[in-house]
Amino acid sequence: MVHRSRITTLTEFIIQRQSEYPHAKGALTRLLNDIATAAKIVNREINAAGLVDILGTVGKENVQGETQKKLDVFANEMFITALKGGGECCAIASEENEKVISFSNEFSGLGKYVIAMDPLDGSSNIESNVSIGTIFSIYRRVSDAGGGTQEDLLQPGLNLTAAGYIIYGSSTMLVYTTGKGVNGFTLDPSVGIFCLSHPDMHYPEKETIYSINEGNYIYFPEGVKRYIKYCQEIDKETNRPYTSRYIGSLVADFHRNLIKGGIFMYPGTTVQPNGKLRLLYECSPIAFIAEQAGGKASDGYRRITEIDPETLHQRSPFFVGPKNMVEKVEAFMKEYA
Ligand code: AHM
Ligand code: MG
Repeated sequence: MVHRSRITTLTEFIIQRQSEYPHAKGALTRLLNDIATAAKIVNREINAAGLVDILGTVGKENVQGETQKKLDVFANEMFITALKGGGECCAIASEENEKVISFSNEFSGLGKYVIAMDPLDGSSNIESNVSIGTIFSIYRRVSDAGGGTQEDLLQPGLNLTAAGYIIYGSSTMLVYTTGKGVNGFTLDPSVGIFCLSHPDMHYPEKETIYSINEGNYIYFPEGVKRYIKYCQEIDKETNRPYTSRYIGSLVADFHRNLIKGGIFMYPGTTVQPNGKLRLLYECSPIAFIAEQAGGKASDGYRRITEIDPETLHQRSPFFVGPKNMVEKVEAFMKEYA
């Protein structure tokens, strides 16, 4: 419950941070606010979706007889609408769209930023009421004015201006970084405001968790198989055996591991050599956040944020978590390459 005298709202926080940049004109502030607004609408819809499913009588149509859109399509439309209307973003790459969505109207065409996003990550979990998320990356455009281009979006994570995620969980949180630490805000649903609840987030000292879809074990590289066994061995000094936790929803798995101290892994396999997760709007932004929280992210050999994307939807093996844990799995990958 919000008690006005004791809280910092997301908007207040962003404005305070903006004042640290004397030349800033507020564009990033407005962009983050647009994202927060869309997130609140998506959050409302996600909460209602469960209800509709449970009642089960409306089927694919809502009570007004309109066709009910799948939530990931709905989320995509919400974020695109908010960002287009906001005027600060000149192009979007989304998991839901094959090509770049370029805005060249009189407002957005002048926007300095482009956004890569996964509007509803882990959406296959909705029907079982498991946490899902939105992931976003904000880059400064490299093209001149006019509609943003694919070139604006194909930038390595190191060029990120900001990145963040929204987790629709037991509470809804927005976590973001502009490259100066990671801060988390919890939505107070009674007033619809994100409030600073997790300032300056860092991985804890103690390592406790490994997260991986072990059902794919047979297809994993030898280095990953060995690392999993390492996680399961007894060693007091390194707090092993670790606990195994896997939701199957990247944002939720990453968020829990950030708070509790754990590594998330989605390696390449013999059937999917580049793994499943997408570099531009899943791996890069999460990697940027992890590094800001004192952690590390790798494809097993290379730092994720240094990889130059070649295509919008390219996949990458992904290992993210506390530095020591990621370095350990990298060592196993190298040894058993
Ligand atoms: P999606 O973008 O189609 O939702 O897929 C991404 C999700 C991630 O949230 C999660 O980490 C991963 O897929 C889980 O995959 P798997 O079911 O193969 O373990
Ligand atoms: Mg996804």
